[in-house]
Amino acid sequence: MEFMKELGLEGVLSGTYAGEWISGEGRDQLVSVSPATGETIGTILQTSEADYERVMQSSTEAWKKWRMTPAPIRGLVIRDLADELRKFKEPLGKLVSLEMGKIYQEGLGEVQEMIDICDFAVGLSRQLYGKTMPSERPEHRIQEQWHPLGVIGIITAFNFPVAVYAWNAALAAVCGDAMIWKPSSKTPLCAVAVQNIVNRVAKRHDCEGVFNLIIGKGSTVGERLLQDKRVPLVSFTGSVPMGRHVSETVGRRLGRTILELGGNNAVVVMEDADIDNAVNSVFFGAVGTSGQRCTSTRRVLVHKDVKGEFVSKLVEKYQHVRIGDPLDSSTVMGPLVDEQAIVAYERAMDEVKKAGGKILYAGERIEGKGSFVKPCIAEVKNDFKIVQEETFAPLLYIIEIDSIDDAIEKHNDVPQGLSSSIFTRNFHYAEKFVSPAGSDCGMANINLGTSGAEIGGAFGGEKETGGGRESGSDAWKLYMRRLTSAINYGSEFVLAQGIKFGEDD
Ligand code: UN1
Repeated sequence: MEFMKELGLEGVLSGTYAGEWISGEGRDQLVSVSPATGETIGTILQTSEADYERVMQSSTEAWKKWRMTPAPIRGLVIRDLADELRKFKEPLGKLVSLEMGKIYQEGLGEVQEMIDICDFAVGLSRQLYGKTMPSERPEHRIQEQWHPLGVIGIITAFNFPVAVYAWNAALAAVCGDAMIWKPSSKTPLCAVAVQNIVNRVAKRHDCEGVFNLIIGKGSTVGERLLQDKRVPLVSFTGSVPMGRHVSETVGRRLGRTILELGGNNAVVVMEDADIDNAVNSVFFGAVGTSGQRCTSTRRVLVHKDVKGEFVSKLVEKYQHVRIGDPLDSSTVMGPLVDEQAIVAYERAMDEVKKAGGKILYAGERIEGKGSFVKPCIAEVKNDFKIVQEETFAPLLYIIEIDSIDDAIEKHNDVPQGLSSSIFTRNFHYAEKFVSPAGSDCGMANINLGTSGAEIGGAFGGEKETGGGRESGSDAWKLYMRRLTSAINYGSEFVLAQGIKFGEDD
């Protein structure tokens, strides 16, 4: 495939970058498989324990120089990276589609999300503002500066194999951090391709050691990263159980984490909603990316007066969903990522039936090459055990509600709290949903779906979603340390709080 060559993906690839690619005998191989065909598309040499140490040391060296590089100059590197990504948008979008299985349009969207966050970070590089405060003491002042943190860890999931890295990397770079990226072992080629693009830019700016890569098992190199006291911050995207482990391990050494864990995102459809808009948004939210976004729509809380119309329009759409090769432009839904994902999907559908759920559109495995399934819609009760869990598959739950209060109560009655939305034209419903007594998620939208956020807002959620924020707004502060300085520009010894100490009055 020509685009693989363009991305520098030929032969057995190194999965370790420490200012240079590290390779050689004696490393375990990792095979990358296309979920659409089951065929091998590449082989990667995994990072060894000794490699990890080398990565850590070279990153630390690079960081010492990087932290003293003026932030606007660091921004120029990210400006170039945005341009480079624009050049590689199509091949990289194709690779995302090939290796992860999302459709090409969504692969392109992911690269665009990388470009957008880079553009955002360039502006940010001149806006890392600290505050000044009036001092209570004469001829004193107080100021705040934001300083780089150090070498940070970025652990990303398979479902957004390139964009989530960029959210972290672009901000971390302008904030003056060096970084070690550990991508999902399900999407190593995407990581190597991105690293190749980053390297072209970093070479031109003589900062190769800032952006580093390790590929290997969570239980080996991943664990090293979590336990490493030299890593002040670990940004982790993945499941709730893994996130709990990350939080405990990093927390035990009093390191910082940014956690972006599972969601159980719901759309509320009120009796006055624009039903067609709601149906289109739920269709994208539930079937897009084959239901494998953290922000995927998992539940629809629909008012009893419009349930019939909503469900029949949605089922109609499901009947025409085009499932197949994610690189074919007519496809709407690609495969699930692997066999394990299908098994989890089948298990969840069984649980729904056992609990007394009503299947409105039957999902099932599609026999043949690749990990394809048909999506599923089921009418359930919000308190079914399976409904309380996140199943990373195109399984959509319909739950009836009879008022805005009923909707909000059921909406919040799950352990997770990432994204949410309401469809209504009623000002009171909409405002109630985004009020302190409304959605308890990190994101609550009005008249648009739960997935597909722009980079400008802070991305993340509450409760078991982990509380982290990434991407836009002031999420950058998490990648820096705050230095508060009180400065005496006079010559008097004056204590705060009016304290007199060893002085005669
Ligand atoms: C994720 O699923 O981990 O809002 C990220 C969205 C995308 C990012 C999702 N911009 O759906």
